[in-house]
Amino acid sequence: MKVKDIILRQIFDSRAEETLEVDLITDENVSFWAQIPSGKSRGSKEAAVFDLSEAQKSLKVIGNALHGKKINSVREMDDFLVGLDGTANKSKLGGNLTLGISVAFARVLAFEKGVELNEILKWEFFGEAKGEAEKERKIPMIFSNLINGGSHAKNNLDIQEYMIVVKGGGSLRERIKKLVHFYRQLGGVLEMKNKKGKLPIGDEGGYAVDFKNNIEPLEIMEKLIYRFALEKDFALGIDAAASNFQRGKEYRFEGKLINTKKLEKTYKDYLKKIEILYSLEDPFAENDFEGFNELKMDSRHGKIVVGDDLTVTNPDFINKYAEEGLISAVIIKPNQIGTVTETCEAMIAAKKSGLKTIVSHRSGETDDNFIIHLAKAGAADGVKIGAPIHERIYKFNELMRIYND
Ligand code: 2PG
Ligand code: MG
Repeated sequence: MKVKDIILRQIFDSRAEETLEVDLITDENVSFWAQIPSGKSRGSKEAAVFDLSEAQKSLKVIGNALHGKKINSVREMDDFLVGLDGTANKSKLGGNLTLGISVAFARVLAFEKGVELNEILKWEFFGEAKGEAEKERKIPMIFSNLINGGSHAKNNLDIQEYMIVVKGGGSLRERIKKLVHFYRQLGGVLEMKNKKGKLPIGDEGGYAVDFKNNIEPLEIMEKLIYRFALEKDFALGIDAAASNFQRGKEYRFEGKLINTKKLEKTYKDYLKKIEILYSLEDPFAENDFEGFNELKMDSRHGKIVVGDDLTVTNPDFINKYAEEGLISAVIIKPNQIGTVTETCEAMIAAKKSGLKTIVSHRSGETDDNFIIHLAKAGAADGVKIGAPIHERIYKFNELMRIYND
């Protein structure tokens, strides 16, 4: 198939910040769009993000090179984009533009073949090996961020995200219902505690009030989990996004400068005090290998250390840090790397290295549900999609729809 035209539009994300929408039209007048989310706590090695005017310039380069070319698979399209870009982080073409083209093209292909987006991804990248159908039915854990801090909120929390990890509890619909109920009850508890009227909400729909310290949100959520006898189905997770509170070689935590050792001890205390604390994402800054090394933990101990800014959905980094044993799970965000093919390769690399895969949204989200299809296609272990409210709810709904559960 040939691409006739690509139209770029500047739209707004859930923070009302500018982002891109890409419309791809084929020579048979089939057209599909993709919208690109944006992150605030970004890894330094993430794909470059272009604004509309930069992206328009780069689109001209792409348009000229693409002219008259026949492209029949997502991989062909992505190989073309990666080849034309030729940089380590899509700094020539813009990773948000290349991802938009890549996702829109995958949608066109799915339409042409008469299948859902997740099926096209599965066929092309994840194979149809025996047993795959079984795996596909695996319901992913839901990482839902109910208390926001760090760069996603205006409160006093250094840690960016406090998540409920929904691990069980019946069908997806039943699990989400329990999560919604829990979210509301937590709101009630925090409202009583806050006493300042309406609860502020952070970028990912979580509550964003002030707390005594960084462990208090975990203590409150833990108590509530036990109160509702949800401890079999719910666990807790944090995303420290520690690069954001790193200052030189130290960390600014609860008003003090502390070193890596002290931060590590803080997490170990959390794990000791909060038995159901299951996952620690980016507990140290992306360049603090010593920290990750000290905290080494793997799934055998029932806990996971998750790489995000550290790994930026890059298969090479994932392989390296998995081999060094620094992480036991990894966040997969398509816009960190900039094409569908490379995103799928990152997932495959993670699986081969025995890491759990968690397909994730960004803090600045759009209506685009691509990540849910990616999660299903690649039989992800988890999806990280924010609190069940506002714009985030579309991801929950798509999850129920395509997993048909
Ligand atoms: C993260 C993400 C999503 P952002 O750090 O994991 O929760 O935040 O999109 O701002 O990078
Ligand atoms: Mg993160």
